[in-house]
Amino acid sequence: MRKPVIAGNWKMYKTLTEAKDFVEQLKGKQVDSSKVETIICAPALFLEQLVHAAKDSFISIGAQNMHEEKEGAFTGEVSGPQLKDLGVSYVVIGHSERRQYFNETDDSVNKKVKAAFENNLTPIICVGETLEQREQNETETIVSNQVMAAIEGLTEEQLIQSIIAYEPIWAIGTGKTATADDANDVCQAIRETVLDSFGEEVASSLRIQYGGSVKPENIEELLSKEHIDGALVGGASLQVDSFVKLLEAGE
Ligand code: G2H
Repeated sequence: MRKPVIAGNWKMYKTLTEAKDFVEQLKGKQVDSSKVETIICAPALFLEQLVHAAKDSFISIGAQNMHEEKEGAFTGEVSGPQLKDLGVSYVVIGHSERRQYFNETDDSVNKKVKAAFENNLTPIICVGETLEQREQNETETIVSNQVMAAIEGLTEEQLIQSIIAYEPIWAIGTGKTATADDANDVCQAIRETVLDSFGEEVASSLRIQYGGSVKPENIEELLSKEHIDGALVGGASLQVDSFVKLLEAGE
């Protein structure tokens, strides 16, 4: 059985005061960590204080990006060793906003995924197709290729530990959600791609999230699907009440 994993991706929202307040409020909620895994991926500025605030709770803290090099002259970037040293556990890699606005490629995503593992960070690897690609029936090919490129060179153990987030680009922050069946079909295609290359044990252990306008109203149906093991959530992760509803759906 794969434990559902609900990750909030706060993007560039919240001040430090708001972020700490959110974690303090969330800590007071009853969430069964044996049934659902809770991650908050916050702006890099807040990570240290949120790791401290979330200590000994059901909440894990993740970053939203990292650089593939361990150090160097890369102004404004954050490295794996720096994240690890803060006590961060997860890192989102290759989110479509990073691919679109910051020129991330399948190759840089793969380098970052490897760098994450070198620093004991668990990657949440994002893949997804554009509306145009979907309309041309290229979704499964595009997404499978993105997955294979991202995980190239990983060991079976690393892959079992990884999380893949399928986020159709046209459904991100737009209010449009893929139907649960469509999302499940693509998550199944990802699992089959992994099955072909890595075998049954890895494919059946790998957790695959859906992301793109997930909210309390649609999470239950999404999570009821065989191949959807959680959600990567932007907008609906910003308020404690709606985030808790998502966690409850995972329990
Ligand atoms: C997709 C998602 C979080 P939202 O980017 O990764 O955002 O839930 O706002 O569509």
